[in-house]
Amino acid sequence: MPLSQQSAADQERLPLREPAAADLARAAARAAGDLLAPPAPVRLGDVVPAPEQVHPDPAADYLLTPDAVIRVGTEPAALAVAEHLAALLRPATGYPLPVTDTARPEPAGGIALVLADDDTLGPEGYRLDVAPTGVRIAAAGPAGLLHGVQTLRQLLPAAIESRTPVTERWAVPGGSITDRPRFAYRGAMLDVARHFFGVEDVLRVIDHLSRYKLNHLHLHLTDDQGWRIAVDSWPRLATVGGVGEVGDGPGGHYTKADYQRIVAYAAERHITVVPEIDLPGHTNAALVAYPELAAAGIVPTPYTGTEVGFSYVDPASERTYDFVADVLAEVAAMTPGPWLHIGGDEAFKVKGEAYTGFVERAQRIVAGLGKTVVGWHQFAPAGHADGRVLQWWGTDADDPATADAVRRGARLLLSPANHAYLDMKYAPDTPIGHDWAGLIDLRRSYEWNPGAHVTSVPEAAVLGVEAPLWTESVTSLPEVEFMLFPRLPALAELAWSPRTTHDWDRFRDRLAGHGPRWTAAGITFHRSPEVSWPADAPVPAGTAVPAGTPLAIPAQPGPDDAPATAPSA
Ligand code: TNX
Repeated sequence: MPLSQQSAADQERLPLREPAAADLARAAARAAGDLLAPPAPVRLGDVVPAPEQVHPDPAADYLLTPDAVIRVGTEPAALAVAEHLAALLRPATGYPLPVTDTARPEPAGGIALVLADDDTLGPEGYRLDVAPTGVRIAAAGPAGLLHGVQTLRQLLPAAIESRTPVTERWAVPGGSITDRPRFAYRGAMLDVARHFFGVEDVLRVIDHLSRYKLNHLHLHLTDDQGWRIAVDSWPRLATVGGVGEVGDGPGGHYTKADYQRIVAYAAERHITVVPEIDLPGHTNAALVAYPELAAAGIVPTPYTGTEVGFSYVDPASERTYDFVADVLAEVAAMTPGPWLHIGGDEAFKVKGEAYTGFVERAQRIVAGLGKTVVGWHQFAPAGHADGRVLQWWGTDADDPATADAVRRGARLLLSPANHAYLDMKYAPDTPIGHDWAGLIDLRRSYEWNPGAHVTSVPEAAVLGVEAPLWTESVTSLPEVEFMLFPRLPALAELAWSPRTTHDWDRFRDRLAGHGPRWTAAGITFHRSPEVSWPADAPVPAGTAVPAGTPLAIPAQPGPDDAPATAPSA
């Protein structure tokens, strides 16, 4: 039973100290085993994103055993990380891994999560120490503990990703890691407007982000093909505007409860949701729901194609600003994070001062709601607003308007389409995706420097990196995963790891071991030919898997590399 559910009396009954004889027996068994024991299969440095500092100690491997416990203090957010770790490790190990109190005398072995007063680690950094006697993860806050947990997960054998028990030697390589992120904002975007993705799919994407220490999920909630979020003051946005998507699918929308579930699930993983209401263009679905928002003479009709730039809300009508204010207020009210993304891209029909005037009014509305505005970099010419963030998606990094906005105080979020757009094809024969920004193989997603990418923009003005997935051609969760993996980990590494660790050959070598993990976790991925993926062997030979609980490994892309069918679990 988790500590959080134990009564004080139950806790009192916990033995204060394991019997000394058991400690001795365990030590003797370990000493005998060590003489024969193979080293941990994963090397300490084989982590993605690459940690800041790694000090291996091959003589200090730790073996996770059935009697291991997870120890943590009473701080609720730290306790939640401990429960999360237990939930990650229990299915494959089959071990109970109870979560217990650090304040008690330490039983031998186990994993300790410690909130430490260490300002060198920052809010997201952590220190991981692996010794034969146990694993210790220390951090200044729960986000750092969680990142340490994700590192520990990667240090265990790949079979740890199995959702059913497997017999394995759960060895963790000895030594220590000290780690913290290069950029504060590390994210991915999912376009739920061109194709709608249900809550469960989004939660799974959040898990993928968490694995690679990303801390922001940007949801592109509205576009020409669909409006995906319920707004009480303008109900037809969702009920009418949410119907349909690219092609002939039904579309859909999130209720407020759905959205809040996504936000809460993300928050448990220290991931901030960034909602985008794309304005003033990309608004056909809103216009279908409320034709009064369209400029005179335009009669909107539902759109299921993939062109951009034709629609806009009328910037000359006061009704438009009622709409913007109402929608942003409702979205802000259910979004705990600091950001509101107002789009601003490809509004080809709203030009010059009509465009900047609209953006400046929208920025004032966002500020009035206590949020910080984010927009695609086309909104650069508008006046500065406090904290304003431009999301750079250009392919020509020499962009005077963006550099000028940065000089006026804006910060930059880097999503260069020719490196970071996850909807670009990997190769000419990739069955889904675009190629307007070029083909993006794994190396292209990895080989650029976010701190020095845009001309005249210093690293200090770079808030971070985001990998957007537009979904005109992406219709299902396996297709989402196929476009994310393996490029998302590459972009996560650019966002997290110090530049000094940047090394293509070492990166692809480290990443190779993740293939079997993804297979064991049922994640569809592109077998980039740039990586020597090991044969998938998540379950060691001779392993006993309980009857009736077959490993749920989905079909993987075959030789023709087509995205696989849906994972069965
Ligand atoms: C451009 S980049 C768009 C999206 C498309 C995407 C397809 C940007 C801000 N807008 O509307 O979905 O290209 O790659």
